[in-house]
Amino acid sequence: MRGKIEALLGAQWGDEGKGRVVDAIASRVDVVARFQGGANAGHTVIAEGEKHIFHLLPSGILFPGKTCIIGNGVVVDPDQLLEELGELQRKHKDRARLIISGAAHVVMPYHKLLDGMEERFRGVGRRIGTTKRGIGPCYVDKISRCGIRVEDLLNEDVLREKLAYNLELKNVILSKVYNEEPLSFGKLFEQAREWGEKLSPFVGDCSLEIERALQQGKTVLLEGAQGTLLDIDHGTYPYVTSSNATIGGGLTGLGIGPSSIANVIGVAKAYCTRVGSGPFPSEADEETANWLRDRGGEYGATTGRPRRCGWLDLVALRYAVRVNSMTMLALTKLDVLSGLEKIYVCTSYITEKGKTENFSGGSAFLEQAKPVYEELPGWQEDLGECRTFESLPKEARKYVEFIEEVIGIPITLIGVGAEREQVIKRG
Ligand code: 2SA
Ligand code: GDP
Ligand code: MG
Repeated sequence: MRGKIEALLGAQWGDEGKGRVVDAIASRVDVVARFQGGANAGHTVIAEGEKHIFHLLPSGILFPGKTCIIGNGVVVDPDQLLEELGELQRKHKDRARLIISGAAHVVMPYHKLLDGMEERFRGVGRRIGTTKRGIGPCYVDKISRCGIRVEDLLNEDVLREKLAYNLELKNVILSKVYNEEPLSFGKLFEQAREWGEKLSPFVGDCSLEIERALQQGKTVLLEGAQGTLLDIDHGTYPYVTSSNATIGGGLTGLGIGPSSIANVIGVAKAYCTRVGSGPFPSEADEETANWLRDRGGEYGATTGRPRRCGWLDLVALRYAVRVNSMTMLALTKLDVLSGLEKIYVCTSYITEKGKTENFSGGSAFLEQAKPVYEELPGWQEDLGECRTFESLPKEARKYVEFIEEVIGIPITLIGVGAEREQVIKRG
């Protein structure tokens, strides 16, 4: 029988705990594939007491015998990727087989430079708050058709030609717009050639690899990075990342069709966070936000930036369910809410045009949306040892059931701590 594809996607503004949920279900899948984003992502897995933060490696990498894929839709920072592979080797970790698409674009040093300079140029009030990992400028080159792909690193002649053209362009921008020193070809060419040598054993045809796995009855898990509300089309534009973090990105970012998709698993936190600028209707007051940040350890897994914190936004979550056709939800960090008298949940917005339960992407809509909250009773008990739904305090069960009712899909996994075994699996 033909195998199936499951997709796992962020349902909020990223950092929902996708890495840990992939880790929790990776043992029952055969292939884990990243399809968009790059080293801006920080996916945390805590396994056997050890913390791993993956930026480019799929979070299934800790499972020997599985295959991990970095698809064509990802933008690859070779230094970062080699560093992550080296780190696993240093820790003597057995790992999954890794395949990187030759069609994935390479984040070059000038992309990172430009990312920082563009942010400075935007100025106060316009800054996106990027991770400065060169993501936006790299996708710009991909779309404008001058980008350098992983396969180009393996062909000296092509690399020479493409790099020379890119440097010609970039050096004009660097010197004329930003008043910076031009970059020299020689050093960059050598560096890129070396990346090619090191990455060449991993380069393969990811689309074909997935098709073969499906033909053999295997299960393929797509691992989204960032989240629905950071999607370039469906997120809070322009305060978004430069890729499609929603379901469509999973198809174009790997070269697969939709017919084998059996499940779309959304991942949401029991509250909300956002890192970087942009509207956030349910953002909490400073005192509550600080409390959530401290309890939840809400600091960027890539940059260490403090994350903005707020209450769960069910208007936004229902939107994420809709635009991705999510079939089930993993709810993480329920344990973080222990100790609150009352928990607030945003169920609608008051806008200039009246009350609405419908989210619409652009930031202009959200900036004038005022949240309407439902107040639910909190609980005091620590949830870290709970392993069944029944063992949760009744207020926590009610909280989960309330969310399910509003979003219309079941919550099949609940996170009650960051460790691998601190999950409740349902259904
Ligand atoms: P970019 O760098 O161009 O993708 O930034 C554009 C916006 O996307 C946001 N973004 C993220 N939001 C949450 N988590 C991300 N990964 C890291 C993490 C973030 C970190 O796991 O914590 O360490 O700061 C991520 N990556 C991109 C970004 O904040 C901008 O709002
Ligand atoms: P990702 O980008 O979606 O993979 O999420 P991050 O790794 O950036 O951020 C999630 C953070 O929450 C990490 O520090 C995880 O270790 C932690 N985490 C994930 N699930 C849970 C949970 O259920 N409870 C607690 N307390 N922490 C969790
Ligand atoms: Mg993250």
